[in-house]
Amino acid sequence: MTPPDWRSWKPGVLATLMFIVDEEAGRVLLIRKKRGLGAGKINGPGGKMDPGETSLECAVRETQEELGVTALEPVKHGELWFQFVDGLALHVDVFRATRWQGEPVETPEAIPLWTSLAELPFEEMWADDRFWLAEVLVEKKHFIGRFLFDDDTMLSSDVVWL
Ligand code: 8OG
Repeated sequence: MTPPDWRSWKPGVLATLMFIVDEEAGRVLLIRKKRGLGAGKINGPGGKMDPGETSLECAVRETQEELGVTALEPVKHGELWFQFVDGLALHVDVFRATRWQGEPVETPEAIPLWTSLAELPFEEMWADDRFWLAEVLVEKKHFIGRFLFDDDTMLSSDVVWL
């Protein structure tokens, strides 16, 4: 299957991701996701937006719900546009924060994993993350990534650095 015409692409579902980076220790707060889309994988906390909330509010809320941590002064670093072959069209705003309140705890949704920035576990993450995650976390770059997926299999990728 060929990628969609991204110029006329419209998302059906809006979601967010939050990456809390401990710059002093050179580590990032990831999760082992226990349920939802991508269960079993390692990812940042995040999830679908509720009606009436902004993506920033969603990213902060999801991080609180999944880990009991409040991200402070998050900065948006990018957008992920996912077209799935089954029809799902998912738009994800990606945030990065370097300050937070609280100690991460395991919840019904996630197990917290402080992870070295030098050893991101790409083999246990979504396939597209290799294309943008280290650049966002370490180099603080901004981007738009557009990806076509068939379930877990990435069929095409296109990343633009801003
Ligand atoms: O509400 P739920 O947790 O099911 O929302 C899905 C979460 O998974 C949301 O935070 C966005 C995130 N996610 C995808 N696809 C990908 C992907 O390819 N890479 C990363 N890093 N996160 C993804 O849905």
